[in-house]
Amino acid sequence: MIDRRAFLAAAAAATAGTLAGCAKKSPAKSDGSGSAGKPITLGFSQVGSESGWRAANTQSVKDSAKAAGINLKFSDAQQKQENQISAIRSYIAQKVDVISFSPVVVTGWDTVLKEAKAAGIPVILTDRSVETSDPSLYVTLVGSDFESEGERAAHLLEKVLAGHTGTVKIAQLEGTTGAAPAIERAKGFAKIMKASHPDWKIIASQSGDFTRAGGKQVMAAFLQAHPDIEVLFAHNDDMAIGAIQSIQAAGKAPGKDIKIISCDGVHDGFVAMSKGQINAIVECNPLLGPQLMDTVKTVHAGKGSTLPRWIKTQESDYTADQAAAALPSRKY
Ligand code: GYE
Repeated sequence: MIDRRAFLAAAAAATAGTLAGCAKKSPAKSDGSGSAGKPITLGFSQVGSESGWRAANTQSVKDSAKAAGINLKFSDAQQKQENQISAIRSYIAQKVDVISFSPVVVTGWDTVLKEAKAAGIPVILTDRSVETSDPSLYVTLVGSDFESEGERAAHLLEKVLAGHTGTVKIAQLEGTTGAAPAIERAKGFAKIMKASHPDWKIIASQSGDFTRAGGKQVMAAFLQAHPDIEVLFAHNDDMAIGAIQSIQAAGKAPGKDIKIISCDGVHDGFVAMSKGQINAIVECNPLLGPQLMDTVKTVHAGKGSTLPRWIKTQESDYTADQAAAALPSRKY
C-alpha cells in the first residue's frame, strides 16, 4: 500500500534541504530558462505506448514543453522498468536539469533515485507514484488519485445497477501488475464493496496490462470460465474496448448483458459509451503537461519546498446518457 500522506511531515523538511542544494547549484529564472538564459533541460521517461490515455499524455508533455520553452529529452520505456532505469541513468549522465518519469510499477526505484539525488538532479514523478522509505528522493507527484477513482467506479456501478437486488457477479480487468493505478483502483473499488455491498462478488480478476489486446484476451478467458459474469470493471477504457470484442464474440451484448465501468475517458471510450456499450466512465485526465512544466520551473528555480507533495488532477464522472453530448468537447 502506498501511504503518501505518511510521507508528508518528514518529506517537507527533507525535500526542502535537497532542493535548496539543487537550487544553489543551478539558480534559474521561472520562465523556462536557466541561470544564463539557457533553457531548462528536462529528461522525461514515459511508461510506454500502451493506451489512448498514454498517447494523450505523451502529446501533452511534448506540446507543453515546447510552449514553455523547455528543452525536452523524451524516451519511451515500452512498459519495462529496466528501460526506465536506463533512461534515468542516461539523463543523469547527460546532466539534465530536472528528471521526470511516470513509473511503470511502484517498487524498485530507490537505487536510481539515490543516483539522481547524489548528482543534484531533482526528480518529479508524473502520473504514477512510487513506494520508497526515503521521501527526499522525489520532490512531488503530479497526477491523479487512483484510489478515489476506484471508489468513484463503485459509486458509478451503484447508479448503473439502480434497482437491482441480490448477488452481482463482477469480473475485474486489472492494469499492469504492480502499477499504482492497478493497485489503487482495485483497492478503492474493494473498499466501497466491503463497506456497502456484501452482495457484490468479484468472481474473476486478472491483469490485461492496460492494453486492448490484453483486455480482449483476458475477457475471452473469463467468459469461458464464468459465462455468468454480470459486470465488468476495467481499469482503463482500452481494456474495456478489447473486452467488448470478446463479449460480442460470445454472443452477448456489452452494456446490457454485461454492464461495463471503466476508467480514463479517452475518445474511443466515449464513443463506446455513446453506443451504450460502456455504461459509465471514471475520468482520469492525461493532460498533465502544463502542470508538469510549471512544476519543473518552480523546482528548477529552487522553490520546490513550496510545492505540495502531491499535485492532484481534477476529474469528473460520466454515465452513458451524458456521453453523446460530451463527446464533441472531449480534448483527448
Ligand atoms: O489509466 C491507463 C494507462 O497511469 C493513469 O496508464 C495511467 C494509466 C491509465 O495505460 O490507460
